[in-house]
Amino acid sequence: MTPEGIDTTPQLPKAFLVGICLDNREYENSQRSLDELEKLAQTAEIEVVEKFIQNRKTIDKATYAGKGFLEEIKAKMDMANVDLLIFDNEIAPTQARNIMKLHGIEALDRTEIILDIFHMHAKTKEAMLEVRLAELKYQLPRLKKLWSHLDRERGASGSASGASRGMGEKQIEVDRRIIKDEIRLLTHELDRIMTQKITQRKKRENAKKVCLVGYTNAGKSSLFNRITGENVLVEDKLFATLDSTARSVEIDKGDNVVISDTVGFISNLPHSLIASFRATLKDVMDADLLLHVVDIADDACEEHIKAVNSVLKEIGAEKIPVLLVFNKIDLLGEYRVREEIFSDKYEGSSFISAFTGENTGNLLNSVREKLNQAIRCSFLFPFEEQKILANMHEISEILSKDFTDYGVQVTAVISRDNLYKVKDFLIKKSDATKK
Ligand SMILES: Nc1nc2c(ncn2[C@@H]2O[C@H](COP(=O)(O)OP(=O)(O)OP(=O)(O)O)[C@@H](O)[C@H]2O)c(=O)[nH]1
Ligand SMILES: [Mg+2]
Repeated sequence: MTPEGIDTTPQLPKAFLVGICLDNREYENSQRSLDELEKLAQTAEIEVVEKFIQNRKTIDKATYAGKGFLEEIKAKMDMANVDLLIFDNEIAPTQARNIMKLHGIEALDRTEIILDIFHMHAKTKEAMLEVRLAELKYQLPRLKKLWSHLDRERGASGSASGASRGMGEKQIEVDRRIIKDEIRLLTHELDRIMTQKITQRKKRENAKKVCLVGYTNAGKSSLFNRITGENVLVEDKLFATLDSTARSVEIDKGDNVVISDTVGFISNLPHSLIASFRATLKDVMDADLLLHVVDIADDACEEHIKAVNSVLKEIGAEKIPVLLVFNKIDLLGEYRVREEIFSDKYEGSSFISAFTGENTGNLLNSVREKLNQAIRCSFLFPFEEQKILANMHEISEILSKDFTDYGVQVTAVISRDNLYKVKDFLIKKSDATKK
């Protein structure tokens, strides 16, 4: 308040949230997803006034939600002074435009909110470039829809000549070229930053790599800080971390591992957005072990595990060994029984609190054990050794296979017990410093 009594606190935009449920059996999931959208909106500094789930048999092609529902909601929005309608589902630009044109409602979708948060949280140059790349990739396929109205409006007004009716088409071409050029430049710049990073990391080449992955807000950065003694940003917000950070830690006498903290995953994350976080992807793909951090106190945690596994699969990282880490056990209280249930269901997993430090010492023992069980190695099999190569499928998890002039180069995760069988073909062991 100013001395004159005028309230100067900035007003947050107000929104209604809508989830469209096409199958009644999915109602609970829709509700959970809508709750998550509420957290996303709050993180994006939007005030959520009310949430609605609309049951429909099919989506309305023109407006996604249908005329009746939108008329009703518009009346409610006017009454409550609400500016935005945010859909949990992905709506096409034409639909958003129709909703504005026919009902005077500004409509956004979940991906746009996530992009907004990324934009707000990007701090380093690399993260900013990655976010910009994600935005452009999101826009590109949507351009056509964005500009086609130009042609239609001019055509419909009857005033446009034949020549000007193609203006929208031309504009799409111009915009597409501008966006593609910018994507090319950004990719080039990110490549350069990546090469620089790789050179810096060369000296850590021999250390084993452990990467923290998991649903957003699971406590990855908190665990990273706990293990490394660092102080990276921890916040009760979605997508607090956008930059990956790596630190070397001694987990055994003279035995160092490099641990990295990465951007979190979320359900329904469009592929193009994941692909933009290349630093994270690289850390994940290079890892000898992934620590999949799960917030055990979240009722949706098993859904979260599935969502993270599906992203890992999508990026081709499903074969990298994983240690499941259930975090926030300090919050379980009377639900401590969940820990027992999950330890049966998810064998070999760890239960910790990054906050209090409970069991984090044991976690490091499990990391050490797991790293010793299986290691990542590269082999070169001469073409005449096809039989042994075929056997590799039985005794290891093959990550990649390349045909070279000298034979087939294979990168695989293999147990120490099996390594001796193929040791003659070994060209690189991830822990080459240790025999
Ligand atoms: N009670 C409790 N809270 C925790 C624990 N670990 C993390 N938190 C809290 O959970 C919130 C998210 O923690 P972060 O470490 O930022 O989570 P993150 O997985 O890195 O999240 P993003 O970077 O946003 O994906 C913060 O408010 C932390 O204080 C824990 O073991 N117990
Ligand atoms: Mg984080």
